[in-house]
Amino acid sequence: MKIRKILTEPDPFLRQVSHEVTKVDDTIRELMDDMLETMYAAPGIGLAAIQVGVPKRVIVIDLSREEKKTPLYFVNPKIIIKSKNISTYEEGCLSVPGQFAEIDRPDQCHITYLDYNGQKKELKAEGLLATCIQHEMDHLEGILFIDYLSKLKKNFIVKKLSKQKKVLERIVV
Ligand code: GNR
Ligand code: NI
Repeated sequence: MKIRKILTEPDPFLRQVSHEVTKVDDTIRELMDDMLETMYAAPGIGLAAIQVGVPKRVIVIDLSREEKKTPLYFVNPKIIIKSKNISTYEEGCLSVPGQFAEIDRPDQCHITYLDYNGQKKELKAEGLLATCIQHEMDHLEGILFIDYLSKLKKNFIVKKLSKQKKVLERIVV
């Protein structure tokens, strides 16, 4: 397992629509292992493959805060039902470092997906898990949480991140 580099906004790669996985093979499992390690190291509670530069419909999530890790793996996730009820969470994103905003989303979602072994599964999620799944599934469509903010707020954040990147580039070079 190795830690991969997380892409950050603004990066056109993050705006790609990810492709369906045709088979959950060892290459996909290796990707999921690396994504999990990358997510734990960050640290974060979820990660989509596109965030490490791989445009495949693969997500890992772990909401457990204690010692005992409970990783969840989702390949080709599809939302079948979203609740009408909305809940608001303060969201952050490893691809939008240091920025947080309250985002409204359906508070429950029912999804189907393939697990680590390629088995078809169903899950009814609520609360933070439902929010996290929807945040990660947005990544698969090239959507970031800042896209839900006003143009003014979004532009402000993107400009700030561009400047930070330029400073970092100068230090690296
Ligand atoms: O670590 C993360 N925390 C988080 C908090 C609220 C809603 C969504 C998230 S996901 C984020 C990690 C990430 O960027 N996943 O794509
Ligand atoms: Ni994110």
